Amino acid sequence: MKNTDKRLSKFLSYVLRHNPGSIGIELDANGWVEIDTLLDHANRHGTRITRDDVIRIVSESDKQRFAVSEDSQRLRANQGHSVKVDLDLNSVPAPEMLFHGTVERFLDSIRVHGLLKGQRHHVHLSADEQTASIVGARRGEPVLLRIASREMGQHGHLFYRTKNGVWLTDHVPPQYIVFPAEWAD
Ligand code: HQG
Repeated sequence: MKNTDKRLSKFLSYVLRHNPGSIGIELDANGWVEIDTLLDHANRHGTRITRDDVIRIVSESDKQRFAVSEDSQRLRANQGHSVKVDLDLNSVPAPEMLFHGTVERFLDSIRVHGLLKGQRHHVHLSADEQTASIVGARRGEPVLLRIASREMGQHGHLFYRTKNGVWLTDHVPPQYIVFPAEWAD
């Protein structure tokens, strides 16, 4: 992806996940905004962006960060919101094991509190170790945690899966987390 597209992708993430008000737009209850409205407001607030840019960024996003509605009129972010939106997710049965990539400096707190969603709507988990490593590596040397997700499900925790394959849940209490030193190979 070109650098200008990366910059626009970050701009769209910021507006659609965190701060639609920064360009004077509102998202509907499910996180959608009319593309025409978005373009109009973005350009008026100093970000030059066209419909072609939006379509290209949506299709080239490595992680399918955005979705265009079936009628091609609206855009939303697929995940990662800090503003309140209902992504119409249906809970699904969790696999035996999921993974979470983090870094050493968070481990003491995670041992006490489990995985917390922080600014996000959910805790994000990965289906495979490689993806979790990439997520953890955003912050330093990645540390992989195994999550006993099936057991969590059996105990009433709900899991969701986004269109781009990210697993979401509300909170992972510490007793379901297997820390690296405890991994039995
Ligand atoms: C850590 C990116 C201390 C957690 C990625 C993580 C992913 C705790 C950080 C997606 C904690 C939160 C999500 C606790 C959790 N004490 N630290 N009790 N519980 N943490 O970015 O999972 O670019 O909110 O380990 O690729 O890193 O947004 O979550 O290190 O898919 O599309 O607190 O974000 O995708 O960080 O990443 P984040 P995450 P996008």
